[in-house]
Amino acid sequence: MSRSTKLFESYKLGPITLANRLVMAPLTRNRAVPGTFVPGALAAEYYSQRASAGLLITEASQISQQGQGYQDTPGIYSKEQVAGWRKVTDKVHERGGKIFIQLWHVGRISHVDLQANGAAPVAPSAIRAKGKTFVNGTFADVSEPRALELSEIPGIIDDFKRATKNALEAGFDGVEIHGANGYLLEQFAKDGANKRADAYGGSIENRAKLMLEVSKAVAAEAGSDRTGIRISPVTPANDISDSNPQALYDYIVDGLSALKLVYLHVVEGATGGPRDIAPFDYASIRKRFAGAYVANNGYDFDLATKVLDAGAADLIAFGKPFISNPDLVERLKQGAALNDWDKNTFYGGGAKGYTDYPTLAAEPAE
Ligand code: 8OZ
Repeated sequence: MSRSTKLFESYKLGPITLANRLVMAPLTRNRAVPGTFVPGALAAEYYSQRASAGLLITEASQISQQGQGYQDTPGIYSKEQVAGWRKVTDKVHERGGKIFIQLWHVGRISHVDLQANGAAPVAPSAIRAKGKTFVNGTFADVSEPRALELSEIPGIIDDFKRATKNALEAGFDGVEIHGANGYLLEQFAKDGANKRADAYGGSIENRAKLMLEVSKAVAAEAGSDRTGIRISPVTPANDISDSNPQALYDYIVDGLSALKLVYLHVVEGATGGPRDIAPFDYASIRKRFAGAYVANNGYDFDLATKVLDAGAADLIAFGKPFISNPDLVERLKQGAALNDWDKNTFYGGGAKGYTDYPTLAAEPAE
């Protein structure tokens, strides 16, 4: 049996053609080489096993040491990291897949032990988030951040630019800016974390400025048709909040659309949690954005089909189902059962729970 829905139709995303509308969402796995933060030996196998997705988005990858917030997440700022990622993109391309890398600066969601010389993590304002990070093999409170000086902001934008250049050198088809889940760009955008009195704080225009400047700089390097962005208008992830997310994101998305970014990837609701945590008009931002709308958070086959048929999204990003089902596309096509995921092997470790989930082909016939 093969189910026929829009989900399995191809899609033209800027200059590249995706084989179907399923996107593998960015998923943090903490398996990079300790110390160098080069994608681990199994990463190429892991991503290429999932190459039948229309588009793969890598796990969030820090653009600088300062941008790292968790143990053993991969970077995209050193030559060795670029070489490690090249092995990933080559293997994905060999298997006919397309892959973007997610560019990440965690801002205040970090720990002094991950920063150069034990420095404080940086943030729009010196406000510590209530939350934990994973470091030194255990969960620890995030550290007290310091507010970035106005004069340091161009350096952050430069780090995003350099990471974009590196991503292209590593063979990625494009880049996704991590503008979601309570990390640096969302910390600037939302007034719960941004109390600045300069050109990057106060009004919606000022708070949105860094996200839009980074988007412009990244798009200038990669091409706007190879640049996407992920946002999460109402997520409470990592202790983030805003007094008026609708007005904020209507403004931000107008700006992103003017920059002609190729897609807008939206975490609808609470990241990894309830979709209806707070009222938000997603149709409003879909309408404002000229490029593709990638919907994410808690989708299954039925909801994905419904939303694509209604024209409310162009692509659907699946997260955890892709961890445990390398052949998720084929399984959904056939209406086959899905493997359950094991939460204990999400973050850190080796092949177990990473590259050893079975495909249908590997299962004994019934
Ligand atoms: C889970 C654990 C650590 C980081 C995100 C990059 O939420 C993450 C992340 C997820 O975007």
